[in-house]
Amino acid sequence: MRNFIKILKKETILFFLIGIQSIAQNPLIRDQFTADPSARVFGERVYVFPSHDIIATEGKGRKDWFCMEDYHVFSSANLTDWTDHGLIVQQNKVEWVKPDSYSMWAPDCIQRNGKYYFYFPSIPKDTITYKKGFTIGVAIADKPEGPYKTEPNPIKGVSGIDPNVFIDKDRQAYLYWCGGNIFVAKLKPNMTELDSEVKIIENLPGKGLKEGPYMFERNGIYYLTYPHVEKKIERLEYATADNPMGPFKVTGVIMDESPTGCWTNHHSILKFKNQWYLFYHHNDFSPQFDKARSIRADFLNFNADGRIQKVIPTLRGVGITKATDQIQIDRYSEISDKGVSVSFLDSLNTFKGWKTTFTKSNSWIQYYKVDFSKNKLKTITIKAWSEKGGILQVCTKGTDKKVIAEISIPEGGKWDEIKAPLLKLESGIQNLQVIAKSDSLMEVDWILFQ
Ligand code: FUB
Repeated sequence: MRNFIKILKKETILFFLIGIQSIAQNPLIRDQFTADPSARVFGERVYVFPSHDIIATEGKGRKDWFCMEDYHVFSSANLTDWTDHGLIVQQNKVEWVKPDSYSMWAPDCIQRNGKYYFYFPSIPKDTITYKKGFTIGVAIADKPEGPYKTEPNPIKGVSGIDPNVFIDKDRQAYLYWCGGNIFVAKLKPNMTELDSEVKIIENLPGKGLKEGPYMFERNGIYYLTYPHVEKKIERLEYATADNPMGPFKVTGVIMDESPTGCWTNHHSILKFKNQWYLFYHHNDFSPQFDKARSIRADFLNFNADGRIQKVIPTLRGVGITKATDQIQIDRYSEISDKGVSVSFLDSLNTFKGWKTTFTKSNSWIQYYKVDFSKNKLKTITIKAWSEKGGILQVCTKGTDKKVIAEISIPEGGKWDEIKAPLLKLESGIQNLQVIAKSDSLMEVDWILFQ
């Protein structure tokens, strides 16, 4: 018993030291809802500070509305393996926040002089000073993953949501936020007080909600990016200027409206190891309720003139998947027109993820960027089932296609992990294609290589 407690203690300590690991395509975090991702590069890692959607229940938040009581922070060195560092700020532990507001909306975090400043909106206890509802507070830490110490009062002179902080090349910091309009003000070097008048950013679209400002600079162009309701739901747009306070000129669309109708989108943009990325959200795990969202990332590119190329949302997302990890082919890069589809493994517990269903011979699904280096791989394992049995072929696909395995899915009514030898395999990063070689229904959860 004593030994058991010792082991348990050791594991608990390890858990708190390392955090919870997950491997992800889109969505990035697969065990909880996450929204409004503010992604930042700190050192060699990308840290994401999202909102944490939960479902409102009796006495806990407003039914059928956004419901958030705390924040977690996540980080990754490769944009594939994500660590959940756990809770950093909770509504009932912030002096100024109404403890049952469930309104810990979109945050941001920035580094200055070795300290990390976490900005978050919420509803204050003091509804006399802050008549309009939301205001914005700050929590400060020595490390991006915390522990964070919250300032006792919100930032004076600010009412609204969706804080975003930008530090220019001359070290001047700016706070952007919204509430009808998008606002900007300079911040003092202490990062917790305004240092200028609050300015409304002009020349942005007049009609339709604008929120979630995110500012960045590239080659002397200041990009003010924001979700905007041009038609019925939000799309991501941007305006440009030659300084952080404008005047701005509306320049283009970064991402169109969600094709499945998720009303909000909220994003951040960063450069990591010479590639730009867009972080945004979608209601992947909650298709019937779009206020339970999940964060995603996709590549973002610029034209030579500095215009942002439109980002088409993908399931595959970014990052390279190790061949020895469970490869979720349902997060595909390409899919054939007919005979293959993707659905939840369990619609009552969507966090279990998705499966791929093949129903026609020669239907296929492709999954890009699997890393086959450093391993002497001999076998493939596939988690699958088929009532009548069938054959799946697995190929690597570059300029030419090579069959690397043929797997016979036995007949029978239950999920199984089926092993088969690898026929041949080249080392390096390869695209995978899985092809049905029979007309019977076959379902696949994941594949991996050993
Ligand atoms: O997450 C709550 C709100 O929804 C955010 O503050 C907005 O930007 C929108 O994403």
